[in-house]
Amino acid sequence: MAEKLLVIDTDCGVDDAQAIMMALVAPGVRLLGITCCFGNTSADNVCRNVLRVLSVCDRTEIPVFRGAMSTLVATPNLPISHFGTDGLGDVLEDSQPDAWRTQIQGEHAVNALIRMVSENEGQVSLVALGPLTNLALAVRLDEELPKKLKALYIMGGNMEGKGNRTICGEFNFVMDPESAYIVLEEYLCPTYIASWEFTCRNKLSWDFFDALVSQDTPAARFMKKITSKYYCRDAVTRRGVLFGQGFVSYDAYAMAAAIDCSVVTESVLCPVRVELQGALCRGMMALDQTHTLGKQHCVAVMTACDTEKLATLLMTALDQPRGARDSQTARL
Ligand SMILES: [Ca+2]
Repeated sequence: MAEKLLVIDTDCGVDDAQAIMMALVAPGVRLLGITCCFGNTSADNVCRNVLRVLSVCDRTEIPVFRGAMSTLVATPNLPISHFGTDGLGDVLEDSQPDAWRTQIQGEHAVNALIRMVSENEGQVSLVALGPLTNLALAVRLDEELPKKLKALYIMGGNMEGKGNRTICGEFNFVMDPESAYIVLEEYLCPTYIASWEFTCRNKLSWDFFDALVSQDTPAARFMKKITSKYYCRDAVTRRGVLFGQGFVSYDAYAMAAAIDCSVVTESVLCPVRVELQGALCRGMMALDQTHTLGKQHCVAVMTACDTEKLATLLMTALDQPRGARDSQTARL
C-alpha cells in the first residue's frame, strides 16, 4: 500500500487534538507537518496546543508552523470560548509558558504549506480543521497549489442551513467567510466536506466518550483532563436542541475520511458556495444541487458515516504514545 502523505491545518482546540492524534497512529500515513491558524484561540495558543499534543504523543519531530493570526477581511466579533480561552480547556499549566516559541519552525505556515505540497506534488492530502485563512492566503501566493494537492478534506460549513456559531453559520466558516469563499471557489481539487450537521447527525454516545478517555494511556489521561471543564453533557446547546445529546468530535470526521475513505458511507456531490452577505446567513455554505450557479467544480458533502469505524479510529488514537502501555506492563 502506498504511503499517504498528510498536512494538517488546525486551530487546535480539543477536537483538533483528537483528530491530530488520529493521524499520528494511522497505519500507512506520514504527517509532513502541521500549520496553525487562529480560531478556537489565538494563533500563538494554537501553536502551543499543537506542540502539547505532539509532546504527549512523543512525536515532537513533526514540524509545526505558525500561520494566520486573524481573518482576511473582517474582524471576527464573536466570543471564542468553546474550549476555554486557551483552546484546551483552561486546565494545563506550563512551567515555561514561552518555551513553545523555540520549538516552532521559523518558516511561516503559508510558505510551509506551499513548500510541503510542491515537494510532493499530487501526493498530499490537506486536512483543514479551522478557519480557512491559511489556505486562502496560500492560493493567493501560489495559484497552482490546488492542482498539486491529491485531495482536500474540510471540517466546516453546513448542509442544512443550520449553524453552531450563528443561526445559519458553522464556526470555521463564520470566523472567516471570505477565506472559506476563496477556498471553495478556487481549490478545484477533489474536495470532501464534513459539515457541522453531518458531524452532529453521526454523533457517538457519552458512554463511548467515557470509555475513550478512561484508557490507561498518557494521551487518554491528557484528553480526560482537557475535557474535564467544558465537555458538559447536560448543557442546553443548539446542537442538543437540533440533534439530541451525544459526543461529537467535529474535526475527527474530516480526519477519519482522509485516513480511511470507507468511513464515509454516503455523500452528495454538487457545487457549493459560501454566502458573504446578509444579517443571518453570512458564512453559510449553500449546496447548489440544481446547478443554478453554473459552477463546474463539485465537492463531496458527506451525509452518512460508519460510526463504528469512526469510534475505533478515535479509540486507537488515544492509545499513545505507542508502546507506552507495553512498557508499563513490562515494568509491573
Ligand atoms: Ca478545529
